[in-house]
Formats: sequence, C-alpha cells, structure tokens
Amino acid sequence: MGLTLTEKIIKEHIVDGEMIKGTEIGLRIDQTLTQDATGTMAYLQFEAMGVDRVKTERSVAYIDHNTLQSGFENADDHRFIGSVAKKHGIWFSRPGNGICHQVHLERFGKPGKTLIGSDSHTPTGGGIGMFACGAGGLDVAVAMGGGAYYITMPEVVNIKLTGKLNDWVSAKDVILKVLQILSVKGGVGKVMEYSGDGVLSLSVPERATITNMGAELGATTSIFPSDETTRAFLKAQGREEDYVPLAADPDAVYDKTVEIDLSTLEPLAACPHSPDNVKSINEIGNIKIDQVCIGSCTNSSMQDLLKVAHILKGKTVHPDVSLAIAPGSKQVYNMMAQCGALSDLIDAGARILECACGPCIGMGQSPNSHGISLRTFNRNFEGRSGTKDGQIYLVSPETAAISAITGVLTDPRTIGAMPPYVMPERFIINDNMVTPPASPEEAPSVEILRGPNIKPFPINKPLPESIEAGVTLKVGDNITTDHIMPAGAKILPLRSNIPAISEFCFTVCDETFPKRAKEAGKSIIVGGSNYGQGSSREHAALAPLYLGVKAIICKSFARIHKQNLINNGILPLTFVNEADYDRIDQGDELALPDVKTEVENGSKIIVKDITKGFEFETTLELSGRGKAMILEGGLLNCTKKNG
Ligand code: MIC
Ligand code: SF4
Repeated sequence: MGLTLTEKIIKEHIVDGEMIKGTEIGLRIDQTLTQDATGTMAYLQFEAMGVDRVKTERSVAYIDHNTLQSGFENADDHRFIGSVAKKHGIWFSRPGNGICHQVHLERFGKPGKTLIGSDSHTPTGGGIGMFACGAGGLDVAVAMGGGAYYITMPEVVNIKLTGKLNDWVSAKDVILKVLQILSVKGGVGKVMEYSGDGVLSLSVPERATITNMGAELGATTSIFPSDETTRAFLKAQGREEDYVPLAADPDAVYDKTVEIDLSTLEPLAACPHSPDNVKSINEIGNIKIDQVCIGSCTNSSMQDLLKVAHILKGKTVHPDVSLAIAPGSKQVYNMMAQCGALSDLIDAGARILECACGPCIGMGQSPNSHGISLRTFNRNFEGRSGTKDGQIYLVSPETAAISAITGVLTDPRTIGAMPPYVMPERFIINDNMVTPPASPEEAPSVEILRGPNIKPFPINKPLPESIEAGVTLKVGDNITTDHIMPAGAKILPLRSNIPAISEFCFTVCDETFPKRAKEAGKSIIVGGSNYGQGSSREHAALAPLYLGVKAIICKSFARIHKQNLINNGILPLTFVNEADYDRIDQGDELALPDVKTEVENGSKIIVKDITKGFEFETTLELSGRGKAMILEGGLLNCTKKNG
C-alpha cells in the first residue's frame, strides 16, 4: 500500500511511537522558528532547560509581532531575544526583515524537512513541502534542545484540486472554500494534503496562502507536494540545491477526500467573526466599507502585492476608505521598490506600513467604531482588530484592492479584465538583516540582555489528591485564544510579564474575570466545543495558571491549546455527556475528590457539582507523557525530575 506525503515525511522523522492513527508519536525536528510575542517565554524556558547550543539544523528567531515600541518593553524584548539567539546558536531575523512565515518560506524552508514554530501559522511552510506545525513555546524550546515533538498520528485528508482558477479568483478563495466546507474544527487531528492537477497551476506563495490558513481549520498542518514549481521558486531564491521532489505514492490511501474544481470557484469572504463564516462576495452584496488592510503572513508575497499594485496603478483610494499595506518581508518591499510597483501603491494613496504583522494582531490600524474592514489576513475574531465592534471580512488581495478604490465590497470580476503582471525570475537576495549566531568558542562570552519587563514565568505544582474550586467563568463554543489572552497594542508589550498580562485574561468575555479569579484563589473554567482555537500563544495557559485555574471542562479542545494546558499542568477535561454543560452554572462549586488516583489509573474523572448536588463524568485523554506532565505539574517539572 502506498504512502501519503504526510506519512512519508513522518516515517523519515519518527523517533518514538508507531505510525498508528490516533496514537502519540514523537518526531525529530529539523528546523524551528519563534517570533517575539511568544519568543521571550520560549527562550526563558530554553534557558531553564540548561542546553548550551540548539541541536537543530536551523533555528531562527524572528522579530515581527511587537514592533510598535510605544514603550521600552518591545525593544527590551528584541534585545533579549537577539542576545539569547547569538549565545545559543540561533539565527536572528531583525525587526524590519519581515513576518516570520514569509521570510522563512523565502530563505530557509526546505521540502521534506520538519519545522515547528511558536506560532500557529507555521504550516505556511507546507507550501514548500515541509511538515510544519505550530506549537507552544515550551515544545519549541524542547525541540531546540534536541527533544522530539509529540503529536497524535494524524488522519490525512486529501484535498484534490482539479482545473484552474479563473481570473480574479485566487488562492485565498481556495482556502476560504475549504473552510466553508470543513469549518474551524474540521481539521482537528488531521493533516490536509493537497494533490491533483490543480496544484500545478499554483505558485509556491499561493500554496503557502492555503497551508497558512489551514491553521483556521484546526488542522495539525497542511502540505503541498514539492514539484517543478517548487524548484523554480527555490531557484529564484538562489537555493535550488534545497529542492527535492516529493509527492504521495499514486496508490496512497487517504482517510477522506475533498474534491475542489478550481474553475468553479468565485471570490469569497469570511464574514464577522469567524474564518469559516464564508459567503460569496455576490451574496454579501456591495456593502460600504471603511478600511482595507493588505498584508499578513497569509497574503503579503511579491505576487500578491504586484497584483495589488497593478490594480491600484493610476487610481485613487476611495475618499471614505483608509488603505494600509504591509509587505511581508524586506525582500518583497525592496523588489516592489526596485520594479516601481511600490510607487503605484504610494501614488494611489496607500498607507505603507513596515514589514511586520501590524494590524493583523491589532498593532495599530484599528478600524473606526462599527467600522467595516476588509483584510487579506487569516483571522477575524471579535475584538482582534483592536476595535471591539469592528466588522472584519477576510478577502483576497484582488477583492481588497478593488474594493479600496470603489469604496464598497466589490466582486473583482465585475471590473473588467485582470491587469497582467509578470513575476521576476530572480528575487533580490540579501540576508543582511539575519544575524548569524556566535561561534561555539565565542558564545560563552555573549551577555544576555534582560529588560525589567521580563519576569519569571509561573511554574505549576504537582497535582494534589483532590481539587475543590468554583466555576469562575462559563463560556460558549469556539472560544479563541484571542478571548482567553487578548493581544493588541496595549496588551502585547506585556507578553514577557505574566503577572501583568494576566490582568487582561478573558476580559473580552468578562472584564471582572481576573479580579474574581484572583480572589477565588482556585478556579475551574467551563467551556463549549473547540475551546482554545487560534493562536499557539502559551500565555493562554500561563495567565490562567497564574490566576489559579486548575482545570478547564469543555466539550472539545483545539490541538495546540490543549497541549499548552498539559505542558503547564492544567487539567483539560471533556464532558462524557455534553448535556452536563447545560446543568452547570457560573458560580457553582465543583469538586474532583479523587483526581490524582483517577489520573494515575485511567482517563475517567468524576466531578461533583456541590452547589447543585449532582455528579458527572469527564474524560482526560492523555498519552503516557501527558499523564506524567499532569501529575508533575507540567513539562518543565517532568524534565527536571527525570534529569
Ligand atoms: C496570531 O496570529 O494570533 C499570532 C499572534 O501570530 C499567534 C501567536 C501569538 O499569540 O503570539 C499565533 O498565531 O500563534
Ligand atoms: Fe503575524 Fe498575523 Fe501571521 Fe499571526 S497571523 S503571524 S499576527 S501576520
């Protein structure tokens, strides 16, 4: 029986467990990446592990999220990360060099390699045939130290693409279609593997747009084959030697197949407030818009921006619209400047932002009250833009650019023929903003630069025999990490300071939560399905830990967040009978009288609702390693105990 591409790469990298679906496997990790908003924690954890030099083939630390520097905090964190990188064998991509995923694709990604990154959009690397997963900072720290990365052996879904995209329809519309079909939880426990002759017509950056936003399906990762298009991209990047051809065997067996005929797709948009709330532009109609933002790790490649420039050339941004554009990398920015396309953007009235995440994570450019903003980004969760009642629609660069001119949401197909654009054969290659690490000889003398905002991270205690705590918060389905630990310009600078950032935990849902949780001392949170979808931010576990949260009881969890909870010794419990969710109210006192023994013996945990006088069952699905982490109070405690 033939193998899928996913299975082939896993087979090459498996160091623990067996390739049996649903069981835990450990993978050798070739490359890691971090960004600055999760990086400080990851490197503090790496330091706590006491490893001198990373053991990976390539580890890169990027600065791209916290670049506003409205106080000393961001700049201090940049210096800290730069110094840790230098000392421990990590390449340092300086602020200004671009968004981690875009730069990694351009300069470092290699087909067939494994990559984990402390950012949920690390699967962007799947566009170049990497097995690339988003992970918690602690998992990345372990991988840098040479440890395996553990995942559940995934099911593999074949997304079979046939036909060719019509003019004005692009890669963003493909992934929005997949989201419409499968939903934000449709990918949990699965890898999305793309195949079919439709793949041939997609460039590497287009494939990367699709794998990037596979994160919104909750998928473990997404991957494209590596073919002549991949070779051409690597050649244009001056690194053809990194090319290897990769594809699934012709007789590979998939768990499920979804067929999409590219020629039938039309321009789509994800409506507020979820990436799977997808409708066609036609269905939504010509709504008046206030803002357009183009960029982010989903749509900021040279190809995307060239298209935008050709659309904007000689036009003016509509008087009622603000258009902001952030190129994905210095390479893109510079090439746009060199070929004159940047001038077309500027001339049309675009507000050019630095190459960074920017508005995607609420770092500036928040829309006006009730403002309607079209964005080429990947997430439109409530409040993420920095404006609580902002209405964010996720669209392709084509739809965004044309609507910026017309002032209303516009189906680009109604505007006439698509202006032609020609991609350069060679990209400008200048890695001068990537600082190499110090040599092993020089490394001991490199001083680590720690700013006053960098506070030690909380470490849990071993699991007690029993837990008694109140339900300090009850939330519904699809709670995102942006609900649990919001980002944005005010809060992101506190990423290195858990006591301070905890003051904002869950404030999107309930402003009183941090205060109440602290007063209660110990608490339990009750949630619906797909709890913790979205970001890989470990802060969504560390802040609740700091506030005394002992357990989350919900209908189901998103993958990375569940692992972050386990890594920090917080119990992720699921209802056996989902109807019990409705019987519990915020304020109820709960007890887990035999929790320790139950964890030791199996997966069933009995919970008593003392207030209401009933008892219900929950499950704790853990591997052997996960069990040890829960019993010891987290991964670091386990590592220390086992030497
Ligand atoms: C995001 O898109 O939500 C982020 C900000 O990139 C996060 C990482 C973070 O919270 O720092 C992610 O996707 O993992
Ligand atoms: Fe940055 Fe946005 Fe991409 Fe997250 S999704 S890495 S915030 S650009």
